[in-house]
Amino acid sequence: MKKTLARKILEKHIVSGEWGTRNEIGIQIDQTLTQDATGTLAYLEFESLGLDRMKTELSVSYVDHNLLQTDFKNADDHRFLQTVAQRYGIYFSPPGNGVSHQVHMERFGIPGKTLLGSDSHTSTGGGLGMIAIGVGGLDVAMAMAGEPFYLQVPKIFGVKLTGMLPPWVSGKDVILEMLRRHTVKGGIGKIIEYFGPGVKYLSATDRATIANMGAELGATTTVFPSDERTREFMLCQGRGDQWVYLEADEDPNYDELDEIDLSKLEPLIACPTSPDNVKRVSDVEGIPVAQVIIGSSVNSSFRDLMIVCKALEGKRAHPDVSLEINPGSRQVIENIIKINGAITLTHGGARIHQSGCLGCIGMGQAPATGTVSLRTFPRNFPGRSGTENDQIYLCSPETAVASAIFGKITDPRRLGKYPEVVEPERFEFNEDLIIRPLPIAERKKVGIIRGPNIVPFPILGLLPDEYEGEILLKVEDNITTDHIMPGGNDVLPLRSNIPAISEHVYERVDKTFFKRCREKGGIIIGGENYGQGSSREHAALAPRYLGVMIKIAKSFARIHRSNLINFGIVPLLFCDPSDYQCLKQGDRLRFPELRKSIEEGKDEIAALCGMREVRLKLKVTERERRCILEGGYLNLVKKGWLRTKT
Ligand code: MIC
Repeated sequence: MKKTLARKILEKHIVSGEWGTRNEIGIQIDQTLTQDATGTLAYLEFESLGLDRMKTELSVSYVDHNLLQTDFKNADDHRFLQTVAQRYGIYFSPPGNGVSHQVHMERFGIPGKTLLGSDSHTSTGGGLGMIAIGVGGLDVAMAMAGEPFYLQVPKIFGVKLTGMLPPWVSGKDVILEMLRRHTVKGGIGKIIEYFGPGVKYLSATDRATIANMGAELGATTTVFPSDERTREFMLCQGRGDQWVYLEADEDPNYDELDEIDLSKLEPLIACPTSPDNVKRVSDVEGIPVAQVIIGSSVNSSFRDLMIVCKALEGKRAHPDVSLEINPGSRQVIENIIKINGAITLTHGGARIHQSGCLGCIGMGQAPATGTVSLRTFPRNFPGRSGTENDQIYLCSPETAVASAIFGKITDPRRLGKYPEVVEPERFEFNEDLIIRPLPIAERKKVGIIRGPNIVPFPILGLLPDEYEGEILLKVEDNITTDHIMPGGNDVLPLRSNIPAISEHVYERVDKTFFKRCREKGGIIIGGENYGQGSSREHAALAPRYLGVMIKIAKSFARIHRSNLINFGIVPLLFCDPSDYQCLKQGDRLRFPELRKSIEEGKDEIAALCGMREVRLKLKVTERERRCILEGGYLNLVKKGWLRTKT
């Protein structure tokens, strides 16, 4: 049987179940990562398991999101995270070191390993041939406790790459082409596996860009082979000894196939307000631009920033443009400084920020009212930048710098000869800036420091026997977790305080939601791909804290669905799609036998809207069913469900 690469890696890690369509498998997780905005909850959850150390080969806690310190909250969270890491034997990457995805790739990623991260863009690791999956913090906490990660065997979507990218076209254009073809729903339930003769022309960081934004396709993850280019990257990182060769068998059986001739691609751009609203740059040229940001979670590597440097040589950003650089890591900026690149950037008018995510999650860098901002980020969901009615475009560093120079959206091919970026043979870096785990004997002495904003995890009750509630909100297709639980400078510092953050649930959609929900709890109705985007479990836990017990949608995005189950919210699907039209906000739904139906393993649940019966589907595994009944995964574990004991 000829196997895909994804299957080979996953099969090596299976600890329960077996490969087969729709089967649930449990896989052993080798590495975990957290970032600060999701990490505080993840570690509170881990602490509540009562273990004294993590069980993975390696776990890393990064601080890269909540970097602005406008009051004590973010700084307190950083100290909490640092002390938790020291207490439990976790590597700690402090603020300023860089974005988890870039730093993990530089220092820790190993082809063929499994990585689970509390950030949807953890999939970046697929650029190094890892199976790297973004999940909610509780799933990461469980993996740190040595529990398998459970997933339904995904379809493997093979994408054959042929040809070579033309000048001024790079990894970002490849993933934008995928989004143009397949939309934000095209990857749901699938792992995207790239293969074919074109792969060798993509550098490891270009592959990382493509893998990162596989999250925007809704994919479980993305994987590339581990080949000579991977080896080159790991050698530059002084980690050549950790490289292994990995590829799929010849002609494996892909569940779905597509092909991209790289030589035919041209510069692409995702227009407001969705990553799949992709057009050719040449078709939208001329739109005036006020802000250009290069870097953050994706396209923040040495090559990405050096292309900007080279294009800026002897030029400057247009006076009407704020050109901003968010380096992916301290290593990236250090190496750019070393070859005098930083002087070209600053001389050309760039504002160099600290390494981190920043504006990508609305932590600063909000654009001016009514202006266009071009970013190399992965997402442009409405309002995510922090400015109402924002007009955010996503593009490659090439298109970004060309547009910054001309002050309007510009096809980078107008810049003339495509500069060559030569990567150093060995990147400069200071290994000591990532704080290593303490020796076991010293860990117990570490006191965990908790600021006043770090509040205990809420207690969630069991699923009731019957339930009656009002439909508090009905939303359309592709609702993102940014709609449900906004990011931004004012809300993000509340990530370790569920009561406080819950006041912001759905505030961008309906300002009355919090008050109505707190008074009476209720039900939310969604369309297709409900909860797409981030891994933030706050988008499940905060509504649950306010009393949301049931969400009904046409379909759910993968991570959000798991987060709902992890916190005991019942994710129901319409049996008859026309019921979505019939039900409206304010209707009351009664579930007379809610608990009993779930206990009995039924996959159809009946609800009554007045006299009318609405039939709903519950598609869950046995483990998920038990999570829902117990009021969430933590409650289940407290009942002794943990597979691995201390
Ligand atoms: C994102 O890009 O949406 C984020 C911010 O990195 C999130 C994590 C979060 O909300 O903290 C993600 O991708 O999971």
